[in-house]
Amino acid sequence: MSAINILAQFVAGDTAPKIMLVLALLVSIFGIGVVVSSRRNRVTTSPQTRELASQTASNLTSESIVERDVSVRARLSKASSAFAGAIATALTSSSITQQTWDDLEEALLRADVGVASTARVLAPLRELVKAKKITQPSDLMSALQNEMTAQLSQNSRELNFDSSLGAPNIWLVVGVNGAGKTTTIGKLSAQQSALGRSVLLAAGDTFRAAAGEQLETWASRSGAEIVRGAEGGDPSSVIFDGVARATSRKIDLVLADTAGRLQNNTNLMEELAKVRRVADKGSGKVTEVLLVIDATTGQNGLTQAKQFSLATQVTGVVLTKLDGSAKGGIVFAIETELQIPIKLVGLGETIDDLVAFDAQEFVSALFE
Ligand SMILES: Nc1nc2c(ncn2[C@@H]2O[C@H](COP(=O)(O)OP(=O)(O)OP(=O)(O)O)[C@@H](O)[C@H]2O)c(=O)[nH]1
Ligand SMILES: [Mg+2]
Repeated sequence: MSAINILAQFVAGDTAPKIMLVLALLVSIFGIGVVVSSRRNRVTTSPQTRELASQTASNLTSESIVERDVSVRARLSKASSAFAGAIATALTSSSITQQTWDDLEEALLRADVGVASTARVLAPLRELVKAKKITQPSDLMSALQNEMTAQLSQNSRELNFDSSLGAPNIWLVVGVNGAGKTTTIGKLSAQQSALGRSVLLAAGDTFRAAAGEQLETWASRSGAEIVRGAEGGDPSSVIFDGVARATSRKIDLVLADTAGRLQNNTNLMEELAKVRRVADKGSGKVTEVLLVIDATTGQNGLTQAKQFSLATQVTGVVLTKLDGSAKGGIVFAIETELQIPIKLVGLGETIDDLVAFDAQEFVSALFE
């Protein structure tokens, strides 16, 4: 009753200024609401990013190693079923004949092992058969598996990080366009942060419009800093600036992204050679040059490896998209012909889909 009275008196008076007063009150209440809710959103963004970084760290603990083995095998299934199927067919006969060798050779070539590497893998087996140390096709299978493992195990696969440097380590990431360089940097950044290293990403791919934004997304996902340059700017100077920033902030590791035009573009090779020289001239030191190769490109990867290696002195290969390829044999061609170790393998598009290359695990997965 009294509320109705108040309302009646309010309406009976001079209404216009009062309506204005009510409207002003409503606008202020709405405004305060918007500010409070946007603050809440801002506060929740940063712990989410931190949680992602810590999830990545926990993905790398020993508890997940068994799961990792299972998942590596599962994701290599395309490569392994093609290879294992061809080898099994080659070895179905009751004795070892010329046909057996022809079939084995074909299976290895189809899996992209390459002509020279295939000959190198089969030569010791031919000796064993000649000396009658192997007489059954089934024994040839395990001898082949052992030989392939042995030929891969000669290189160190450690990522070079010099903690006594007192300056940032620089890892240059090179490769043709679309190979997976930027994605690999994002994954590597998360892994290295999880190891307790501070990371800065240098956006040396200034050719492609979206490259900087793509790297920026990976920087926030992995909790790394980023230095970007102007689009079309000098890639070497972006990387130089990145190293300078990392030095002044005592950041341990600079991951430098680069552009990936076609490998037969001489200018790209000149550009990369310059990037490498300039990166080494600053306050940091290039301790790793990772060449990213898309496994689905097959033998072409070998040509790429030769050219990039000449320009930048590649120290390790990251073989990406092995989850979608039946061509795992390129691993042998690269390692045995070029003596460049495969250090990491990409098995998918998400942040934890990068694993250390394990020769034994890889070969046994191929034969399953
Ligand atoms: N399935 C699968 N996809 C991958 C892998 N690594 C990268 N990719 C995908 O490959 C595509 C190209 O990856 P990027 O990282 O942009 O390649 P890039 O070498 O930086 O390419 P440019 O910047 O154009 O030179 C993206 O769609 C990635 O998600 C992998 O290991 N497996
Ligand atoms: Mg890129």
